[in-house]
Amino acid sequence: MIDILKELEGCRTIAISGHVRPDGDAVGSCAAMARFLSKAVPDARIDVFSESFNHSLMKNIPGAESFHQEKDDAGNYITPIDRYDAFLVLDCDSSRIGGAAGLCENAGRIINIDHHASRGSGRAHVSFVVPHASSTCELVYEVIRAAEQNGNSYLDAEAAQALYTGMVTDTGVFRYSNVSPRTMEIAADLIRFGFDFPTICREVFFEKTYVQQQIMGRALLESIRILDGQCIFCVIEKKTMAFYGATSVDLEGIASQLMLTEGVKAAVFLQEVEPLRFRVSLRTNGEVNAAQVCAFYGGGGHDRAAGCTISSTWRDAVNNLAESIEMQLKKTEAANETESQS
Ligand SMILES: [Mn+2]
Repeated sequence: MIDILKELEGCRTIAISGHVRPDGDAVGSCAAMARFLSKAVPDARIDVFSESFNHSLMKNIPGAESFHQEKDDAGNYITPIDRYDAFLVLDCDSSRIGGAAGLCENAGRIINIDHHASRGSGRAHVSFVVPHASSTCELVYEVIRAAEQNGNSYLDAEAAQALYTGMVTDTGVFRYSNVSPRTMEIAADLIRFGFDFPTICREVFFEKTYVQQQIMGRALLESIRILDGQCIFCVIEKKTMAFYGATSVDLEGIASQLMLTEGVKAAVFLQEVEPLRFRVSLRTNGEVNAAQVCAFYGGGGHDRAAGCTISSTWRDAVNNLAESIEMQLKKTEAANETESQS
């Protein structure tokens, strides 16, 4: 735990930034931190720098509308002052803050709060990094509550809503294995502030555009099971994208939805990006190492979610991927048998 107010003692200018391509946790933690500091350090100037993010986050995270988003031609944020006494890096390390990197490097001190296990080469004078925490918002909550030990109350409905939105994002609405009893205790404390949490869950996590729904339906309708139903795949061609007016962003979530098919251990989603070139999303149940399968094609990712790009016909791509998947399934099966024999 860090004593944030002690770390910021004497600081009159404070900058805050999350990672590039910001998600709900990055935006929520920055907004809540800015709101808290504006109460706890009322004399200080506080600026948040962020890349643009989607409309549902802007709508549901109070304070997000006042983030500085404008950049100069060199890709650096246009900033009201050149040098900050302190720079807070949230939900990543300082190597992933894009156009705020220069400002951060220039700052009097760098404070880092994050929950990522794999981190880059970022720099910080003070760090509060807890890899098993569900979200950075969970950690910002702890920091704020710890700062209230001086008898003041800083957390309010706006900050609570921002933190809740970030937690919803990173836990898949409290479904993922990163949820701990503490996560639920914090969520319980936050909803006491009385914001409209069902709407947040709906708009931030579940809601899709009509185009997204249509292309999802099309993908599910045309999906095919192979390897005795252990693997499912689906291809969306460019002409289909054009028919629905869909872009790559609209395909998010299709691979995960395919993976929810009963009996399926690996789901392969292929998007045609140009003729004879496919972007592959692979989801698995852990029996197949997704990152390993994709690494062969120059891609990568996590154990259960990875991606790569393959240049061939989609039939060849599926055949080759299915072969690697089948090999891994057999290996896992053999390992399980040895284990049950011993
Ligand atoms: Mn996060």
